[in-house]
Amino acid sequence: MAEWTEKERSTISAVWKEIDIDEIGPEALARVLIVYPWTERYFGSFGDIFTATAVLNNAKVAAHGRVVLKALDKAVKDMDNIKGTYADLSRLHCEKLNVDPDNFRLLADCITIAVACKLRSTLDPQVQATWQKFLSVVVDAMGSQYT
Ligand code: HNI
Repeated sequence: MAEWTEKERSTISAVWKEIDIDEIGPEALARVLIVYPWTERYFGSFGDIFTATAVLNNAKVAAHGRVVLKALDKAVKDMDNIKGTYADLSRLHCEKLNVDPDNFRLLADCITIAVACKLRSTLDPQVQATWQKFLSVVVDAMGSQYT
């Protein structure tokens, strides 16, 4: 289980406070679909996501991006129990959705990029390191029920 210093906890809260879920969620998921086009295969019910323009204009992508980012809120609020928080979601992604867990890291990176574009100099290297440590713990938790 990850250990967090008080400084790391306050850094994560501060970054999270700056994040608009409705903006970063859609942007991050759209980036995943555009930069790593093989991820389209998981979203067969989302209609046209076959070009960058289609992805960026797809309401289902935007809505789902918000859902994913909202799920991150739980981790921010309970940083000592991230694995427990995501146990059911991990099982769902493994058993029902059959999502290759490598994709969790790709999404985490796209979230960081979307956050960096928004926060600019606030996300200095130290803050970025702490933020990525946090997302890494989320990624591990999302992969924890894969057998
Ligand atoms: Ni993910 C559904 C959270 C990564 C593909 N996903 C969800 C739901 C949440 C969620 C919450 C809704 C569950 C429900 O309805 O009960 N997903 C997360 C989180 C991460 C993540 C927290 C990583 C940090 N999901 C990914 C990745 C992919 C992915 C990387 C594929 C590339 N997720 C899906 C798919 C669904 C889904 C597909 C079902 C969508 C639908 O509406 O049919």
